[in-house]
Amino acid sequence: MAKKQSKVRTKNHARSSSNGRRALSATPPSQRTYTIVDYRLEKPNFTLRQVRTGDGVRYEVEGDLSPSVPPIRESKYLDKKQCLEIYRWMLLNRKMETALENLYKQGKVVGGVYFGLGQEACSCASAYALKPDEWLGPMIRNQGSLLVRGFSPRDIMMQYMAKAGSPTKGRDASSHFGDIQKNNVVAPISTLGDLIPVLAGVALGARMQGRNIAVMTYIGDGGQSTGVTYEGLNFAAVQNLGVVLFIENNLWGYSTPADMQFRVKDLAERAITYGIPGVIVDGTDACQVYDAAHEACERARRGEGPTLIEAKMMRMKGHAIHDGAEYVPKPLFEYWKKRDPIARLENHLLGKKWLTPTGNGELIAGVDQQLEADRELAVNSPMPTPESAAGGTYCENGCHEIKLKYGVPKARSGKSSASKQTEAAVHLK
Ligand SMILES: Cc1ncc(C[n+]2csc(CCOP(=O)(O)OP(=O)(O)O)c2C)c(N)n1
Ligand SMILES: [Mg+2]
Repeated sequence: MAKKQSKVRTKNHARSSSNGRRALSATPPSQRTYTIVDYRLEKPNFTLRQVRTGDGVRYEVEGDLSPSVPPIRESKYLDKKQCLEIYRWMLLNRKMETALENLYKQGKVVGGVYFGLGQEACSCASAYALKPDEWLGPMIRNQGSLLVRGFSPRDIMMQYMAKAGSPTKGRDASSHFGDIQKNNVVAPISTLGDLIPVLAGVALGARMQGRNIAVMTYIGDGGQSTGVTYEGLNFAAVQNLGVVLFIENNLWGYSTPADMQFRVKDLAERAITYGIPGVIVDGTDACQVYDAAHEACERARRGEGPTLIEAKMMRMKGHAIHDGAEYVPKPLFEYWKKRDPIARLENHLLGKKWLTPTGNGELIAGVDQQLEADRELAVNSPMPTPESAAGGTYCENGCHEIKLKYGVPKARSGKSSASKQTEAAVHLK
């Protein structure tokens, strides 16, 4: 029997050629390997299991929730001043959301409120990597990104209270606002994933004006399953458009755990199928988030195309203010509470002596003061008048004139590499 097997092997893999040498006729199948850069200093090792109980379901955590919290990874790029700025943005982000929660409970907020609790590092440190003349497309939890891009807490609080002075002048009481004049923020709509092709379009528009820019947007672990996510990112990939896509894997999409949303181990693996770089970061570590975002933005500015960054973290509240998140196993909250992004960065800065306890106290007091002043102003500002409802709906004098951001379209000059790529884009049917 053994003899027979060895004979078969010889026949399959080697045969005498006419010149007497033994040549391989059937090589074993080759394997391709791909690289996903993983910045994390710890890799959480647990999953969520659905347990059926009568008509209902509940979730249980399986795995190890005991590891101690790792340090923050030293940034390759951030200096002391920049780290402190990001820390301040994160504090402002958190405290503004707390103020919004209170305003909601006082009946002053007209719509719902969505929180980015636990995700402040991802929002603030990512947007911090963009240059002022680049573009951002925020999702509902990215209030921190909006602050970094130039919206004030007052703007955001007025928006949720539907005040006349809010970015949408009281026409919307949620996250559907942006600013294409100054802050370069594309207003999101609720349909998940739709920002991705829109931001790709912004990058294409800039290229048609001779510039390769970075454009950043976000999608959740749930939203990334949509078809438009694939379409948008694939278009950006084939056109080398500088989309920096953060997949905010916060473990939940409404009440569906990420483990029931996709089969891949890490969502960054999706990058392989687009032919673009995929990166994993700990979304509660501001330095990791910034470094990955910075490298992706630099790549975008060189005209090398999109990057997909998966930020792993946890949605520390329910989907929105009405959702008490009873379906989330308590030990999961405890695990991630120990990894609070603000506390982690604070400890890091104190440990490095980039922040003294006194300096920290002053910084926190400054944030409180700014917020209180903005809250006061927002609460006391007027609601829109009924007559104003029709304004801004139809074209008024000159309102339809959209000025070019970067210059005259260079699609046909054929001089720069950016414009050559534009021609390819323009001729796409
Ligand atoms: C295309 C589409 N499908 C469904 C919804 C309804 N919806 C709004 S938020 C949400 C959950 C999103 O979860 P995830 O993408 O993980 O983001 P997270 O809320 O966790 O930040 C769903 C299903 C939607 N807005 N758009
Ligand atoms: Mg989610």
